[in-house]
Amino acid sequence: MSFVSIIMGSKSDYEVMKNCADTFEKFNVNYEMIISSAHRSPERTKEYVKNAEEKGAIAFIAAAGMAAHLAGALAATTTKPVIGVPMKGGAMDGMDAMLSTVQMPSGMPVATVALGRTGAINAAYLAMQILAISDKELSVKLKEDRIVKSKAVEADSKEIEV
Ligand code: RP5
Repeated sequence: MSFVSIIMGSKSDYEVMKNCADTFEKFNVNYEMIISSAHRSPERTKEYVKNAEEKGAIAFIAAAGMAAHLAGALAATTTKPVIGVPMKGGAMDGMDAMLSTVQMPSGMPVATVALGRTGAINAAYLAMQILAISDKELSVKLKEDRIVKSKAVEADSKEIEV
């Protein structure tokens, strides 16, 4: 069974990353979610990625704050797409995590999304867009979602138009 794996560096990331899981729920997409750290539990992280790949993980989403090496550590151990979600907090309120997540050396990509909640949601959308390349039903659902969003803009505009 194919699925997307969500890994976060700490329980303190859960509240934000729940938005990622909720997005998958909304589209009925299979996912797994665990806590594992690049720094505090490197062996567990490496082992998990290996097992997840064997079980059918299509892509990995990694969320971490501060030094935020989790997405990079995943990218080092898999050739599946890795999406990095920088978490707010730390001395620079997420800027540190964003730079740490985005600045990978050539040949080792991490698709870095926005900080915090928006990034958590967009990580799920990006993973689903990858899945939708070979999943027509999901592709249709994503297109319908765009139509809903577009209509919501029109409705919002009508409320304030003068
Ligand atoms: C990172 O450090 C985690 O991903 C988290 O965002 C940040 C702080 O972790 P805690 O000290 O709250 O566990 O590894």
